[in-house]
Amino acid sequence: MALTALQLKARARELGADLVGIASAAVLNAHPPDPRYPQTPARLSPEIRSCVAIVKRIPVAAFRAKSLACVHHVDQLVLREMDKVAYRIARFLEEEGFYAFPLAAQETIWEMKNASYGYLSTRHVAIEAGLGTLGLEVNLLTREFGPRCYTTAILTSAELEPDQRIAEQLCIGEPCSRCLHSCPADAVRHWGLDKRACATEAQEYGYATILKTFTRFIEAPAPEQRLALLRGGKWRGIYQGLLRVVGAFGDCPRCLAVCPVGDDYRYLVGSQKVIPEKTPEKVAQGKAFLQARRSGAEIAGLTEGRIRWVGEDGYRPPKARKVT
Ligand code: B12
Ligand code: SF4
Ligand code: SF4
Repeated sequence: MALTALQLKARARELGADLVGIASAAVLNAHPPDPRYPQTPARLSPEIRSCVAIVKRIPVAAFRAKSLACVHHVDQLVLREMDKVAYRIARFLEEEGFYAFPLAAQETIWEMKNASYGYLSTRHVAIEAGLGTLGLEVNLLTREFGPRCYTTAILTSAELEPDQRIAEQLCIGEPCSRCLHSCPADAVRHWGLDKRACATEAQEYGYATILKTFTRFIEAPAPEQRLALLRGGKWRGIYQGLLRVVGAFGDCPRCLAVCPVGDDYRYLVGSQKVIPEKTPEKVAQGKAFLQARRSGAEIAGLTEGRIRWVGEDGYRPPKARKVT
């Protein structure tokens, strides 16, 4: 008997997926998030018929920890576990007689926007698979865990019945703007992100920092200057990043911690009520976004069909959900 979507999803949950959905490869091929750099299954293999999207949640208590290193460590554990779950699901699909492989979800491609794009945008795959919608800060928001989750995909030759996209906007949007208020890099745009700015916080000891630190060291004219540079804390950060990934990416928890969407937010309400990074300028920015949306002005983040991933039907407040 042929493998059904229901059977596959039940097995994926047994193997450790917190959420699982199915997107059709044909739909993903027809709707690349940025058509100038098409991140499509067809680029990876013409044999792919379905993408199985899985989500692993980040244990919410991590966001209550006073030490950032604890959040970073938990993030890395979740990512490693998610890859293992994806591998097991691919093995299961193979046993059922299909080709299947898990996506290299953290790797980026040099030819695509100077290596800022992955092989597939896993957020967009998860959205096409009905698992959530984009937030104002372009994170994937799920009903269960808000943005506090990671996501990857298993690509397979199996023709599985795809899930429906969520048409409702899960993000509260401009009237909330808590992600914008909390962002230390002031990187949140109107359904968009200043990625370079975000990376200064999200990848404090990432590739750009490594390049900068080594360049300054090599270019220092005198040996004593080089010795002085070696004493800086940056090298310790780089070492820890290379050793454990901690600090090299997944480094800034703020837009994840403050987002009120997600059943798990009830464990964060008290601790995240006050946003210390909130400034009058950020509040004014949020109000300007709201004004632009209400007036029907063109919003870059929603043009060219991008509303598809935000939710065409707009936001409807669930009775139980409160913005603190
Ligand atoms: C490169 C990368 C980054 C880069 C760039 C982020 C980005 N938005 O692309 C940096 C370092 C900044 C980054 C930061 C973070 N990342 Co990151 N990142 C990735 C990675 C590896 C590739 C992203 C990608 O391919 N983007 C492609 C583009 C098309 O996606 P996009 O930018 O979201 O596209 C929107 C806009 O660009 C816009 N757009 C496109 N073209 C145009 C043109 C115009 C004119 C305009 C106006 C707009 C526009 O439309 C799109 C929305 O429809 C993915 C893993 C993966 N393979 O997907 C993880 C991933 C997105 N990251 C993740 C996470 C968790 C983070 C951080 C929270 C980490 C942290 N705490 O430090 C932050 C969140 C920042 C944020 N608010 O988005 C998770 C997201 C989970 C979630 N719940 O959403 C992912 C999916 C990793 C994973 N496997 O789970 N990340
Ligand atoms: S990860 Fe941090 S720096 Fe990047 S958008 Fe979110 S809050 Fe801003
Ligand atoms: S914090 Fe508010 S505006 Fe930002 S993504 Fe979450 S619900 Fe949307």
